[in-house]
Amino acid sequence: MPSLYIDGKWTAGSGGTADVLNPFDASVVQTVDQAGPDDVERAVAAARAAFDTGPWRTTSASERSALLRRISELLVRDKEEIARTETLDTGKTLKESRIDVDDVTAVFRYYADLADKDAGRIVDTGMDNVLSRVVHEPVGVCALITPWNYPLLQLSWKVAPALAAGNTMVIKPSEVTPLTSVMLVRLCEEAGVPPGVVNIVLGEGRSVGAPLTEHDDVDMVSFTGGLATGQAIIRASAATVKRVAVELGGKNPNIMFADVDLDLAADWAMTAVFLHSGQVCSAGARLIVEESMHDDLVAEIARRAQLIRMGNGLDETSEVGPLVSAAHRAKIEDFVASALAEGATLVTGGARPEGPDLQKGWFYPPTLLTGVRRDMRVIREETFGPILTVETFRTEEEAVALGNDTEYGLAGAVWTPDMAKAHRVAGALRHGTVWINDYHPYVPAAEWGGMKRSGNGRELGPTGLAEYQEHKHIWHNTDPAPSRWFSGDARVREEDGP
Ligand code: TXE
Repeated sequence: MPSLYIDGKWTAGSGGTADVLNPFDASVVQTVDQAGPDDVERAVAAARAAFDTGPWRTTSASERSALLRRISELLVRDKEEIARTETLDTGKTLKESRIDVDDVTAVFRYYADLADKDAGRIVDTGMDNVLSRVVHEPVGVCALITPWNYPLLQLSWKVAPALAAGNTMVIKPSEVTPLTSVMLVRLCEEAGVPPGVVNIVLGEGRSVGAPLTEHDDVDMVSFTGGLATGQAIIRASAATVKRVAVELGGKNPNIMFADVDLDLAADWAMTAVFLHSGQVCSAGARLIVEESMHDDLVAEIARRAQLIRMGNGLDETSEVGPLVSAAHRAKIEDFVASALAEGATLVTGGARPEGPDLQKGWFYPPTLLTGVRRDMRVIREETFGPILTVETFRTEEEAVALGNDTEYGLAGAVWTPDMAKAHRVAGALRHGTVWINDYHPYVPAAEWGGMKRSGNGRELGPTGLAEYQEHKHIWHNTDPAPSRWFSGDARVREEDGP
């Protein structure tokens, strides 16, 4: 079965093929087609035509809502197959993949609910003879470019609101993990999305993603990925003044006050960062702990981190899988090496694991570093791996200052039973999401996105729909009269006589 979907047809494309590898053992999961430059052109042309002249734009919001609901039902039907594929593709555990599919289903349901209730608004001008309306229209052709850590989930945050708003789109998933994105497009087709509305092209960022970001006929780019790529995309889109929404990861503080129970603190310090081996944009990679609690907490985390069961994501007893690729593991190893060279102390982890099952794949153990300084690369840059660094503070002000001492601003957490303190700190943190006494949860109805270099725009919630809309103002004067702005008008009338 060909892997590209352009103008309602599955096609092999002209870019050859690529192997998709299983991070657990480097075996080939599937060989997929790659798009050539002509395929990218055809996909954009199909999306353009479907937007400009196709029937899609004239569908009612309730029709689009019904379509999104059908997609959510198909996701429920195929949950197990999709989850298994996500695990084979990313290495994450089946438990996580199943949660991902449930979350994706919830996102489609949420936008199905929102689509037909989003009716623009009437503006009160204070004038009886004016009807002023703000109407919501789709932006047009959207390029949706996604990363490898939550391939299906990240895509759903874009596809569901883009469809709800009436846009057409070209999807470009990560070349490392394209499989579930292709599956989602199949479900869109089965649900009855008209030809040309949803297209998917596979391939490398440079050859397939970049042309989309420069294309005259693409109106918007929504991108989730690394900072450098996001910066390149913003630059590339400048010539055509596209709308660009980017989510570029984070360097997220997890702030623990000493009044937190030690068991709770250790448990959540680990869940915050080691879930999915830290390959999470909101991972709590910087543990910022009150000084008096530091030693006990570090000892407890070190004890527990060594017990985390690494293994095949398909094995239900595995707690974490491998990293996504050999290149990504090399990057993580480099981060640890540079931290040690700069004077950090390795408490646990820091070397590839032993054990026959963990040799073929790209495993790296939960790693704990103390004695870190704010100028170290491991503190300043997003590592996106199973590395937890520990910094200390003495006062609430110091905790906030540390938490905000980053170029990023995606997410963070504060832990304390003192509610007044918790809300003061949450209010002072410059991050797009702040959890109090929790880490990771999100709901489709609440916005997600970053401040500072973590990005612009928001996904999810009503704002996540607004990203894919033009808000057009229609002013209707129901009783027009001459304006008499120019005095000449009156003179002409006098000269013309009655
Ligand atoms: O991402 P890239 P990479 C961070 C994380 C990670 C780093 C690099 O720190 O270590 O980014 O990961 C496509 N024009 N995040 O290199 O390159 C690419 O094909 C258009 C955080 O894998 O940003 C893929 O589909 N598209 C993040 C997508 O961009 C281009 C999640 C992301 O790849 C392109 C993932 C170009 N010039 C990594 N170059 C998060 N925010 O959650 C690449 N792509």
